[in-house]
Amino acid sequence: MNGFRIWTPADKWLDLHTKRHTRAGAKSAATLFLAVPLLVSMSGCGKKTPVYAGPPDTVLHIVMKKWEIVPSRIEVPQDAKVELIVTTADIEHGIAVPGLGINEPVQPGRVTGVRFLAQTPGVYPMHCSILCGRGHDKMTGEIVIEANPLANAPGGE
Ligand SMILES: [Cu+2]
Repeated sequence: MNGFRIWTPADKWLDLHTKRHTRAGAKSAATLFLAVPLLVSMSGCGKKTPVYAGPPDTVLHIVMKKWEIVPSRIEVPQDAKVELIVTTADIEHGIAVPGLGINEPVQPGRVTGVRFLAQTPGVYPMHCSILCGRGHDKMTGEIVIEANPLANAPGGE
């Protein structure tokens, strides 16, 4: 490939080639080792979850089960301090709302609390983030943050 073969005895070339190859492989494996956790930690966290201080003023319950998220549509007013109380009715699932930077496992027998400030109006798709079986892809829904007409009015809050 690099001309080694023509000028060097075959066994010598093989030897060199193997060493080169091994070193390159080790290097790319190391790169992968570093890159994968970085990508994993970034996925779903492209956005930061908008947070708030103090107790929530809007508490909503979500049940994840084969193969749906109930309710599949959640509406909250802009500026609401939301807490989602998420449980699973069967096996482990995960609640992910990429647009809000949310991605948490939901384990049987446990309650997963997810807090966010409903900051920016819009429709935020949600889905199951843990591969849970053949109907996994059907586990979708959306969180809708309804615009508050007073929010952007002069002097309004
Ligand atoms: Cu799933």
